[in-house]
Order: sequence, then structure tokens, then C-alpha cells
Amino acid sequence: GLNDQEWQQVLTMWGKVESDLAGHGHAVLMRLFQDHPETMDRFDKFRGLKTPDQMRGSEDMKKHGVTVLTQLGKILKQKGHHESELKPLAQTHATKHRVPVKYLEFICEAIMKVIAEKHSADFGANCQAAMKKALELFRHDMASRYKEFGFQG
Ligand code: BLA
Repeated sequence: GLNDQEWQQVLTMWGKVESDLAGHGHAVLMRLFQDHPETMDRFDKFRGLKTPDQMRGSEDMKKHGVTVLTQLGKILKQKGHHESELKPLAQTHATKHRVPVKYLEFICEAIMKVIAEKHSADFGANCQAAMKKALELFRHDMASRYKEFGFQG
């Protein structure tokens, strides 16, 4: 787990993300789909988006970015005690959206990159390490829940 200081670093940084949740969320999804185009196949609703320009202009993508980062923020604010936030999310992702653990890793990488781009001055090595640990914990606990729902991920 993370110690108090690490959680504090994570949540202070998250406050900066929340200053423009939609901008960060949209950038995360752009980055995810550019680095790993296969992840887009999970989304029926993004099927029409073919070019980076279409993605940039997509209100739907912006909306989904807000959904993702809002939920992730709720989880991070539990500082590891996130069972009740995680369970329903793991359930839909295991049984309905069928999102492999590998894709969770890809989006966490995209989140790290976007924060590093937008907040380079405030995202030093210690803060990066803390955020990485928090995202690893999220993924680890999603993966264990996946197994309970019979999805090997
Ligand atoms: C939908 N994803 C959702 C929803 C939430 C999240 C809250 C709507 C409620 C639900 O269906 O459970 C939350 N999504 C997240 C979080 C992350 C995220 C916290 O990406 C990452 C930190 N979901 C993934 C990944 C993919 C994904 C990596 O975690 C795809 C590569 C897909 N999420 C996905 C899909 C939907 C969804 C396909 C349904 C979208 C829709 O049709 O509205």
C-alpha cells in the first residue's frame, strides 16, 4: 500500500487534474487510442471516429473522459479502502465491457503521460512514484475482482 505522505502527493496532484477534468480526460483517451488503437474496439460509441481530428472534436469522447476520471478520482480519494467503489466497476468491466487488465495498464500509462505533460513542474520523481503506486493498486484490485466475476482479464 501507500503511506500517508504518498496518498497526500497523489491527492494533491489529483486536485490539479480536477481543475480541468474534461481536458485531462479527453487527452488521456486521445493518448490511449493513439498508442493502442486496438483499445478503441471496446467502444461501440466511438466506432465512427477514424482520425485524430475527429477524436479531438468528439463531445462523446470528452464526456467519457469525464466519466473515467470522475470515477478514478472517487477511488483514489478512498486511499486504498475502495472496495465499494471498485466492485461495481469491476463487474461491468469484467462481464459487460470485457476490458483486459492489459488495457487498464495502457490507460494508466496514458494517465501518467498526460499528467507529466500538463504538470511537469509539479510532477517530480516522488510524486510520479506515488501516483504509479496508486494506479498499480487500482489495477491489482480490479484484476482480483475480475477473477471473482469469472473473467481472466
Ligand atoms: C464505461 N468506465 C465506464 C463507466 C465508468 C468507467 C464509471 C460507466 C459505468 C460502467 O459502465 O461501469 C470508469 N473507465 C473507468 C475508469 C477507467 C476507465 C475508472 O477507463 C480507468 C482508470 N474501461 C477501461 C478501459 C477501457 C474501458 C481501459 O477501464 C477500454 C480500453 C472501456 N468503459 C469502457 C467501456 C464503457 C466504459 C467500453 C462503456 C462505454 C459506453 O458505452 O458508454
